[in-house]
Amino acid sequence: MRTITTLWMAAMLALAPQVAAAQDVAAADTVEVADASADVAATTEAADAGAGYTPLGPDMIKGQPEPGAIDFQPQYTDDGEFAYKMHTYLLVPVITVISLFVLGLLLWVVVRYRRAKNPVPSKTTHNTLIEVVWTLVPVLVLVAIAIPSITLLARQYETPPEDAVTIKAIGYQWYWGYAYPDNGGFEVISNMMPEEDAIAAGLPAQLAVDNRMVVPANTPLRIQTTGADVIHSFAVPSLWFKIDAVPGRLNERLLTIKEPGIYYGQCSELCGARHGYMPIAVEALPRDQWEAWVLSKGGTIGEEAEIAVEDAQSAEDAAEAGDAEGVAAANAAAAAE
Ligand SMILES: [Cu+2]
Repeated sequence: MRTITTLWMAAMLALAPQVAAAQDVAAADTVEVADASADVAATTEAADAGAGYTPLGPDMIKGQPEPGAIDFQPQYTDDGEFAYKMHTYLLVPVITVISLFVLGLLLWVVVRYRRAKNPVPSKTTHNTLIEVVWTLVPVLVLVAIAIPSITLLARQYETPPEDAVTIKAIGYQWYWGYAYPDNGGFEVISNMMPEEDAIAAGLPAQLAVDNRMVVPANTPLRIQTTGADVIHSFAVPSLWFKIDAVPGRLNERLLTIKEPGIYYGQCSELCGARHGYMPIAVEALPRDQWEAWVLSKGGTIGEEAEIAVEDAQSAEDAAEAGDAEGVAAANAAAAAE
């Protein structure tokens, strides 16, 4: 298993520029090039297994920073869209109105009540109506913000459904590993692509990686994060997703990507010398193409995984039944005394 993965990665490294540059390269070509670049028999096997999967090309990049942009990146999850609307239609208008109102008040006071114009200051101290207003209005504004804000917070903590696909993002100094425990437990190691290679392939330099985190689109994903050495943080802005990867701890969050595409992110916790060089590239594919990719990695789909779960469950049931018997026997013994 490990050997196949290694050979596959070697073949991918050798092929990366060609595959990335011409995404609809025929499967036959791929096999041919693989034969030429490595004379190990297993390489052909690996290339054959990968025939169902072609990495998405630069035209499918949906989440990445744009030069000179000041807004959020376009959002490709429900939570992201919710948050973006809250930002655009609630927070920005409220901030703007309050800032302009306070600025206006200040200017009015500065001009109208300056010493030259107003030599004898008024000694008025209380005004019930104004005091009630300036207490109530901010409270109402805060409540109006708190309702969608707490809603968003709660949505971000939603538990993934039982049939969610589990993917474990592991932060290493300084690269990412993506493990697929529901699909045979293989792990993909993802390093930043050298700048020349990325540019040659039409991909963003310092964001493109050799092996992407490939996931099914329109499917609930149970993303788990952990750190192998120090604290990292798995963050992809266009998916409204950021969660720390802490050594000795498993963090978990639900992610559902609405459409196929490539979404870029970066490690967002200062983790050492090459912290800035461990980008994240998420590639969301239609479910069948994702399954082809899993098989190309030597992983498993559906049934086998389900059987494993069933086995574990029946073992649990048996254990519980055993316990029940034990308790019954103890009770009987107690009654006899
Ligand atoms: Cu890091």
